[in-house]
Amino acid sequence: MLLLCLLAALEIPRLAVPVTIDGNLSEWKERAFHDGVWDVYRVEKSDWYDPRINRLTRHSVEPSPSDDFSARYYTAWDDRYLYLGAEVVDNVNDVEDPAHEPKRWYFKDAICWFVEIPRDTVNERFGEGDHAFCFVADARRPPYAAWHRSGTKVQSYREEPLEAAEWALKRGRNGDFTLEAKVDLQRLTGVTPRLGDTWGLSLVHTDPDGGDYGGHLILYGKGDDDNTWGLARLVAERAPVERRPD
Ligand SMILES: [Ca+2]
Ligand SMILES: [Ca+2]
Ligand SMILES: [Ca+2]
Ligand SMILES: [Ca+2]
Repeated sequence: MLLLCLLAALEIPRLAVPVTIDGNLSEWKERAFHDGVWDVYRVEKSDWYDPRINRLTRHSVEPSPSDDFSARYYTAWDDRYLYLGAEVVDNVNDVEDPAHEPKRWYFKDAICWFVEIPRDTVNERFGEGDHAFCFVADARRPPYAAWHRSGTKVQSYREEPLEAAEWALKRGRNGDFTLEAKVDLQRLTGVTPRLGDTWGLSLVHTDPDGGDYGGHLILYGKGDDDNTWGLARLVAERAPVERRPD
């Protein structure tokens, strides 16, 4: 199973088009890594599915699970930045946490990219090279709504606001939203992304909808252990998918 995961690298394209961070992904999303719509049914069929950590919560009368939650995620890079985007269908926007602390993005509607730079074979939980880039779906944009969890050789789970990022959130109907962000990797980590680099990648999307912690879907990984994260490879620019003429 591990071998299969390693062979099927997630190919993250380089971006060569100018990006404006305004909550509209149209200028770059067709050129980013993107693998379709994710919902609980699709995650249920994935290699990394675990019902204990991949679940949505039903609160009294609710629409179908696909209206409760579905999303597309976009990831790309250039020599300096990591570009992150999402288009989300969600029945309830929940960014209130009764026991709020700045680091508790996972008790709110949030999307978090877990990245290991570079990929290694050591089991680490936010140790050296591990980064979480997290964005809370809060249109008020409090300082904790962009969050960075990381580690060093001697310290894990360092928690701090993500200042080296520009991001925008556009709210839609109910809890729907579009997220667009770019993280200044060079400034934050000293790393200059290069063609062919291999990283670890997992995505965590939390959707408590008024409940306690627990409603979330995890893609390409099984939690904080970075050895469970998918293998990502930085590849060259990709052209948008062509539609055939009539
Ligand atoms: Ca844009
Ligand atoms: Ca929901
Ligand atoms: Ca590792
Ligand atoms: Ca929600």
